[in-house]
Amino acid sequence: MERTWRWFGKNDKITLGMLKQIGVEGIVTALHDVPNGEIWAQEQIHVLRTYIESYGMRWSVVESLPVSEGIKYGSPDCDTLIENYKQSLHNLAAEGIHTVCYNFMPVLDWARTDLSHANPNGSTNLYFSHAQFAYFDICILKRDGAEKDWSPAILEEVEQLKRTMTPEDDHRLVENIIVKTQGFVSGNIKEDDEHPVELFRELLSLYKGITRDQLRENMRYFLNAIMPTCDECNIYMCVHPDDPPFPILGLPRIVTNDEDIAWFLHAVDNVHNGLTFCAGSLSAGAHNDVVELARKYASRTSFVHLRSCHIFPNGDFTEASHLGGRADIIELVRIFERTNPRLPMRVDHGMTMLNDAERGYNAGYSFLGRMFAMGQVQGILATVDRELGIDYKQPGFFD
Ligand code: DNO
Repeated sequence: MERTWRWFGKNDKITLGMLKQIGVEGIVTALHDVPNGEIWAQEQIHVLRTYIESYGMRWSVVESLPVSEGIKYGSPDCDTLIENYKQSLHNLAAEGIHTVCYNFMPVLDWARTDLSHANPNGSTNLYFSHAQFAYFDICILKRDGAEKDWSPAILEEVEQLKRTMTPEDDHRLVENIIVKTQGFVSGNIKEDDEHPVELFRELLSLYKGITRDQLRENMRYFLNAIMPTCDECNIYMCVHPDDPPFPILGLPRIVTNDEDIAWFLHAVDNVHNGLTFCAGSLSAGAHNDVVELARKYASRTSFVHLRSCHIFPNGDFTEASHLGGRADIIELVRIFERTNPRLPMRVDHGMTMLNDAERGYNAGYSFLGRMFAMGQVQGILATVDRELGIDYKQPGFFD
């Protein structure tokens, strides 16, 4: 697979020069300063592409060209938003960029309750606690009917949390769930929004009455509308699975498991309609056999995220080592290398380790932790390539 890295543009504290040193070949990025729904101008794409190329790398994948909420819930200006999207795809293709990652998650992109959960080795990782999330849902968001969505055991834990959570804890939970994980991925809530919870409630209300079937139909509508452009421009669209892969906050989730993936691939059966195989998101669902899914869908995968989760007996999950957890990255590499040794792949989140915490990186996107994971994955790649007889140069000085 092509070794890529998610880079957040020229303001990223991690520079392209640093990435060059650690064997990165391709960059995964976006025009982060263009508001959702607006057209990505070819000139802006060109400037960023040539900057990346000046470091001897290429702009491999767009992550993400965000699908506006209006397209997801079907607002009156949905068709205008889709036209804008198509124009952005044209402009990307004109600059030679042909792989586009997006998601179809309503309101919240990815969700975690703790962004610095202590690991036994002194580093930290991202963590999802059902009880903390339920506490946010019931006591902070105060969503109508929220209690009905949680089991008696979780409700009991929420009662305990009500006794122990301080206003500072509440604030941190809001930051973790709807602010710090969202803004930098071109999400709806930004770091400087003054009333994030109110804003979030308004966004949730847009989905009142939108069922899982309706959301599926809206996804089908979007994909059917853009496929002619993708065919003409040879753009590979690859949807990111829902993270975590189960319903939250009463919102429908439609890319969570085998059946969902089969549904959207068949609903719009076109090679340009594919999957971002995010092993981390998929492995956070106990219902998913990640290796089985990879075997089944490798041929419709255009982009791979390598990450692995550990699920605790109560269903909480944390992000495991790239050599451990449920995802079995070694076997995944075998599957994807056999399918297409040039498939773009990035290590997804990494531990926050050594001096990462002082550097203020985006949640999950540490430098040393991700570099450590990238080193592990490069070792797996080198081994698997030798196993499979793939003649593929590994990075180094004298290769
Ligand atoms: C989180 C990321 C997601 C992903 C989007 C794709 O770390 O994997 O934010 O980029 O869901 O649209």
